[in-house]
Amino acid sequence: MLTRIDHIGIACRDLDKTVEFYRATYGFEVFHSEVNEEQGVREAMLKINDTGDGGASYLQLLEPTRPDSTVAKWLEKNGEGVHHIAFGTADVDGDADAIRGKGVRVLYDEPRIGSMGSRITFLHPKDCGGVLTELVTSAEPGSHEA
Ligand code: CMX
Ligand code: CO
Repeated sequence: MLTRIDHIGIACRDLDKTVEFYRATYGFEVFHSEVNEEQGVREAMLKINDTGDGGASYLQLLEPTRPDSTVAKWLEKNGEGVHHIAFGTADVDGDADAIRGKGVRVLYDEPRIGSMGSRITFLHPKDCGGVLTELVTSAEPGSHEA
C-alpha cells in the first residue's frame, strides 16, 4: 500500500547552487547527500516533514554525474524542473507487482538501490499520464549512514 509522498525529484544543473536556493528561500536544510553511480546522479535530500506511516517526505535535488544519464538527457530536453514523484510503501515488491498487473510498465524486474539505502523502482511516464513515478521502500532505521 502506498502511504506517503516520499519525495519529489527535481533536476538541476548545479546541485550546490540549488541547495543554496532552497536554504535561502525556504530554510530547508540538507538531510542527506550521496552519489548514486547506477542512477547517474549526485543528490541532496531535504526533509520537509515526517509522515503518519513512520516515514518522511523529502525534496530530492538531482544533478547528473555523466552526460548519458537519464537526468542529463532530461535536462537537455526540458531544462531544470520537476523530474519525478515518488510514493512510499512498506512493500515495493508487492506494490510493483500489483501495479504491473494493471498493465502499467514497471521499469525494473527487481527494485534497485536508491537514496539512503532504500529500494526503488519506476513506472513508465507514458503509462502514468506523463508523470515519471517512483515507488520507494525505506531502509530499516540504522541500516545505512545518513
Ligand atoms: N517525466 C515525464 N516524461 C518523461 C520523463 C520524465 N521524467 N522522462 C522521459 N519522459 C518522456 C519523454 O518526454 C518522451 O516522451 P515523447 O516520446 O512524447 O517525447 C518519452 O518519455 C521517452 O523519453 P526519452 O527522452 O526517450 O527517454 P528514455 O525513454 O530514454 O527514458 C525513462 C525515459 C523514464 C525510461 C528513464 O528516464 C528512466 O529509466 N527513468 C528512471 C530512472 C531515473 O529517472 N533515475 C534518476 C532518478 C534517481 C532517483 O530518483 O533516485
Ligand atoms: Co527519486
